[in-house]
Amino acid sequence: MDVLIVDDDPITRLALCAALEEWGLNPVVAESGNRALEMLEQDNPPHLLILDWSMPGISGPELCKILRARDDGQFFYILMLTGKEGNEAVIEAMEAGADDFLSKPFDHRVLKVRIAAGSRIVRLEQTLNQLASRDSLTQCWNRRMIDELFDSTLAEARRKGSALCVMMVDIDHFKAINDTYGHAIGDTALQHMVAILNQNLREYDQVGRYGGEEFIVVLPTTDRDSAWGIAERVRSAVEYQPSVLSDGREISMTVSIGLAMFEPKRDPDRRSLMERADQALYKAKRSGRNRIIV
Ligand code: GH3
Ligand code: MG
Ligand code: MG
Ligand code: MG
Repeated sequence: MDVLIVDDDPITRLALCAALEEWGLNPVVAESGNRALEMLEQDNPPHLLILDWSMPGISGPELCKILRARDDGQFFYILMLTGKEGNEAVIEAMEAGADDFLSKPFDHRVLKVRIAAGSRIVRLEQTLNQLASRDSLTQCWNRRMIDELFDSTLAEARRKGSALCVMMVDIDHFKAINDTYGHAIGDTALQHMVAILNQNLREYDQVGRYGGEEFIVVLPTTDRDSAWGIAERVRSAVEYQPSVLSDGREISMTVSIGLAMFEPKRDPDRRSLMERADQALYKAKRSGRNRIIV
C-alpha cells in the first residue's frame, strides 16, 4: 500500500521512509502541504497519509480541511505526526479532519500499529467502494457508477466543446442462451461479453452494466465515425470470438448496438442522449440484430 509522507524535515522523511519500507509499505514523499495537494489530485493517489503539522505554505491541519472539503469521493486516512502534544493539539488536529494523532519523537512500534490500524480502514474503504461501484458478476461499472461517470464526461465535453458518443450494447436472443445452456453458462457469457468490450475499447472508455444483458459504453472525445469504428470492432469481435467453456463447448453470440452522439444544444443532460441510443438499439433489433444503428 502507498503511504504519502508529508513533512518539510528531510531527516523525518528519511526515517519514515525506512520504517515504512521495513513494514512492507510503499512510501511516497512530499516536502510540503502544497506539493502533497498536487500529488493527491493525480490518478490513483495514496490513501494513507502521515502528515506533519508545521510546514511552510499549507500546514497539516489546513491540508486536512482542504481534503475533507473536497467532494470528489476520494477517501484519505490521515495520521497527524507532529512535534506538538497535549489535548488541545489532538482536538485541533482531529477537528480539522485528521483520523489519528501521534507526537514526535515517536516510538517506532507505536507508529507501526497506528499505521496498521489506518491500513485496515483504507482497505475497508476500498472494499466498500468496489461493492458500491462495480457489477459483481462482470466487474464493469454498475448502473449507479456509470450514470455518475456519464454525467461528468458529458459536463466535460460541454465545457471543452469536445465530442462524446454513447453506445448501448445488447446481446441478441440472450434468453435462448440461458434456456439452452442454463443460467450459470449465461453468466459466463456475460463475463465473456465484458472481456470483449474491454479488449476492444480504449483505456478512457467506460463500460457499465445497465440491465441484465445490456451494457452502456461512454466514449469520450469520440466523434460519430470513430464511435462507429469502435462499435463495429466490438460487434465483429463478439460474432467471431465465441465464449469457450471449460469442457470445450463454444457459445456463440451476437450483439446489437445503438449509437448516439452528444449534441450540446439538443442534450441538456444524459437522458435525451440515452434515449436516442436506446431508440437506435431498438431499430437495430427490429431490423435483424447483429448490427449497429446510429
Ligand atoms: P433480444 O435479442 O431482443 O435482446 O432478446 P433477449 O432474449 O436477449 O432479450 P430479453 O430481454 O427477452 O431477455 C434477456 C434475458 O437476460 C432474460 C434474463 O433472464 C436474462 N438475464 C438477465 N440478467 C441475467 C444474469 O445476470 N445472468 C443470466 N444468466 N441471465 C440474465
Ligand atoms: Mg515541520
Ligand atoms: Mg438481449
Ligand atoms: Mg435487453
